Amino acid sequence: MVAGNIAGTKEAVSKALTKGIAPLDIINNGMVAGLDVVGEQFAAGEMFLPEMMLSAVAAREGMAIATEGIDKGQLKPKATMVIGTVKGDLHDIGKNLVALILNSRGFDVIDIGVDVPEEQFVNAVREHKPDILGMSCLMTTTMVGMKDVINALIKAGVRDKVKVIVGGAPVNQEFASQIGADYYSRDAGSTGALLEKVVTQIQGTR
Ligand code: B1M
Repeated sequence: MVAGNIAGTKEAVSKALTKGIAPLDIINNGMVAGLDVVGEQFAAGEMFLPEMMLSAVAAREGMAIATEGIDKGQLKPKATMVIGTVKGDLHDIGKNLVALILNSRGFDVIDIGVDVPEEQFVNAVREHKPDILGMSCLMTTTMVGMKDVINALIKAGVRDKVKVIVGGAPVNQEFASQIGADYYSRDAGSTGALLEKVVTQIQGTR
């Protein structure tokens, strides 16, 4: 899976199931652990975008096979996340990659698309009641849209209902803190690892 071998990943998952390894063990100790390696290699510049996308597709396909046999009770998503690219911004490759990686880690990801105005983010929070709201942007000219969304969440009285994570090439930790986001993540691999920890914290406070 780390090598982006889709057929090999599917075969390995099928073999593991045949050997009686529990689906959730395959997912959590095999695929999610593998995605951590992918994230580390990508962050270190040892793996490039097309390879990371292939690994993510391999993970998703492998997980589809692993989850076929899971009892529905165990299929409850780890957490729900709404994700979108802010208004005025049509870039979606990075957002899609983040969504794919989180989905393959067992998150229920609701993608509300690109060029999303603040009221649509607020409506999505009201409708889907996600644990996490993710915003992506690729341009210095559209970054301000992230602050507008946070202001709109405050105005609508729902800011404390979600954890807000922001990302995208022009965004950094300093900007995230300035606009009142809870988290910033630099790339898709580390977003997965970060949100696993966030979910554990959220569940610990419930
Ligand atoms: Co445009 N574009 N683009 N573009 N584009 C950039 C962003 C730009 C930096 C190019 C440049 O000038 N060097 C520049 C922005 C400059 C600025 O900041 N002001 C730019 C511009 C100017 C424009 C247009 C205005 C060009 C024009 O029309 N004159 C126009 C704007 C359209 C609009 O949005 N309104 C435009 C259009 C386009 C295309 C449509 C042609 C295409 C987008 C296709 C698509 O997305 N469907 C495009 C592309 C491809 C790029 C570049 C070349 C590549 C972006 C990309 O996909 N990177 C880009 C230059 C560059 O970045 N090298 C550029 C790969 C992607 C995987 O990375 O999105 O950073 P990224 O995502 C990463 C992380 O950032 C992070 O994880 C991802 C994976 O690791 N991440 C998150 C992202 N979101 C996250 C959310 C999280 C967490 C992590 O939590 C929620």
